[in-house]
This record gives sequence, C-alpha cells and structure tokens, in this order.
Amino acid sequence: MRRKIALIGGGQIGQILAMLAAQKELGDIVILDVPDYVNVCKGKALDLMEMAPHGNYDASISATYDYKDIEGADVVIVTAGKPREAGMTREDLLNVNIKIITEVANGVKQYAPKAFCIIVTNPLDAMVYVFHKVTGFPKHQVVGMAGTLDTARWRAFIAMELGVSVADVAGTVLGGHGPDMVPLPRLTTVGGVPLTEIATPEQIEKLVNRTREAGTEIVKLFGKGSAFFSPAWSAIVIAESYLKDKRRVLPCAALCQGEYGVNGLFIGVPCLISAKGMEKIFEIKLTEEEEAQFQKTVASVTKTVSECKI
Ligand code: TXD
Repeated sequence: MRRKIALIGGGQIGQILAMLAAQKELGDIVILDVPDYVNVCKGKALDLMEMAPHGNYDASISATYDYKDIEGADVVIVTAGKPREAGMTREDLLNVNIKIITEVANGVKQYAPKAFCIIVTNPLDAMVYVFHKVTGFPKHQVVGMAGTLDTARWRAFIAMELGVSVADVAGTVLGGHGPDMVPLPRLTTVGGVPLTEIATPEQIEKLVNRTREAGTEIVKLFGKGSAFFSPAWSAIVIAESYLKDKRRVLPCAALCQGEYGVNGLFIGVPCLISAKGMEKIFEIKLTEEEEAQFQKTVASVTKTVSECKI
C-alpha cells in the first residue's frame, strides 16, 4: 500500500510540495485547505493527476477541507497560514497564524496521530512550538522546516560567489528562522577545502548577511507573498528522509531539552531524520563568537514564543 502524505495548506508552497511528492512517488497526496479555497486546490490536484502520464508517476492526488480525509496520514506538512508582504517581519504574522496552527494541530491530532509532522508556517520556531504544545505529540514526531532552507540558501550563495558547483558546498546554519540565524563559516567546506581558506573575510561577511536576509530579499521582489520553490524542496527532503529512512542529517527546528543549553524551545539544530522521525540532535562545540550569536537567536525565539501565551 502507498504511503499517505497530507499537505495542510494548498497555496504557493503546498502546490509545489504536491508536485514534488508526486514526482518522487512518496505516496498518495491529500491537500487540505479552507472551504473557500478548496475548489482551487481540487483544480491543482486534478492538474497534477493529468501531469502524471508525462511526469511518470503513480499517485492519487486529491483536495479537501475535511480533516477526516487525512486519516492515517504517514506525513503531514503544514503550510497553512498567511505569508509575509513587503515590509513585514515574520513576527507580524504571529497572531493570525497562531489561530490557524491551533486549528490545524487539533485536526491532525484527531485524524493523523501517528504522522511525522513538518511545520513550515511562519514565524516558524514559534509555530512549531504551538503545534507541538497543542498536539502533545512526542518530540521525535514534530520538526520545523527552516534550517534546511537557510542552509540551502547559504550553499547556493557560496556556489554563486565562488563559481563552484553547489554539490560541493557543505555546511550548516543554526538557530531560529530570522535575521539572527547563525551560518557557520568555520564548518563550511567546498570540496573538502575550508571556506575560510578560499573566501576573504569580506566575502564571508557578505555571504552571511545575504543568507540572513534571503527570505526578505525575495519578499521585496515579489511585493506580496514569500519564497515557495526552495521552501517546498527543503520540506520534501525532510519528508523523504523519514519515509525512506535515508538518515539524512538536516538542520531542523527540533525541541531541545538541554542540547545547546536550550530547554523547552524549538530551534534550528542538526538533526538525524530517520524512520523514527527526529531521531537525534547532534551537538557542535561552538566558539565563543558563535556561541554569542547563538544566544542572540535563542533570545529572539524565546521572545516570540513568550508572545504566543500558550
Ligand atoms: O522556511 C520557512 N519555514 C518558510 C516559511 C519559507 C517561506 C515561507 N514560509 C511560510 O510558509 C510563510 O510565511 C507562510 O506562513 C507559509 C505558507 O506560505 P505560502 O507561500 O504557501 O502561503 P499561501 O500561498 O498564502 O498558502 C497558504 C495556504 C492558503 O492556500 C490558505 O487558504 C491556507 O494556507 N490556509 C489554511 N489551510 C487550512 N486551514 C486553515 N485554517 C487555513 N488558513 C489558511
């Protein structure tokens, strides 16, 4: 029997998630959205079914507004909520998205209590916290997707700057999904060569800043709405590692209980994603400077989470 993937939210990111999940034959796909938008989602689902003959995949793709239809899902990816408009911070979305995530969490808890859940909605670190609180799911069953995207952006910008294949750029970005996230130049390599040896300090500073502001750079270009191709791929990479037990090590927002000195907060850290879900958090010994940056992002996430009043 095929696996079942529930996509809560069938907007910009949701539709690319559906396409990628189908193309990768991860399973059957159910898109859930609000009644007002469900016909558009049904149209998207049908369009994707009609793409299958050329796309070479077998999957049932459907849309609904009824949580009953996500029953027994193996994976749930949540993009439901509002995206940013130019001039908005991610935190500006807090009040509206908190209500949506609470409703989604209750639906998922009732109909897909065993699903591995990947939260994408912003402000990410707070929304995954709320989702986890409302569902009460074990910590290995819930992650937030942000670091996987921030790391992809970091790698892409390095490849663009140095004129090298992105495949050879390895590294990681820690912390919350905001302007004080922590890219780690010290631990980034290009084909095994340390970034710090092939890029100048000025280049590295420019790359760090561009990565931190990458989401905003796209929001400014769009005027309305935020990035969707790269966030969708980043979430699919996590889902695929879970479904196929690939055991990828991916930076995800995971519930830290002592790791990195953080207690009871979801924040971006390197995670082992296996068939068990978020199986393990890897700790890195940070330098004094990195630690100071990490404390700053922890403070920002703590502030946003405290405003959730949950
Ligand atoms: O790295 C990351 N985590 C992110 C997060 C990167 C980029 C964008 N990120 C956030 O994802 C963004 O700030 C938004 O909060 C979400 C979704 O972004 P998207 O671009 O897909 O937004 P859309 O196109 O507005 O789609 C949201 C859909 C839309 O179809 C709504 O009708 C639906 O969510 N929606 C709901 N679905 C189900 N249930 C409820 N209550 C609901 N409310 C809205």
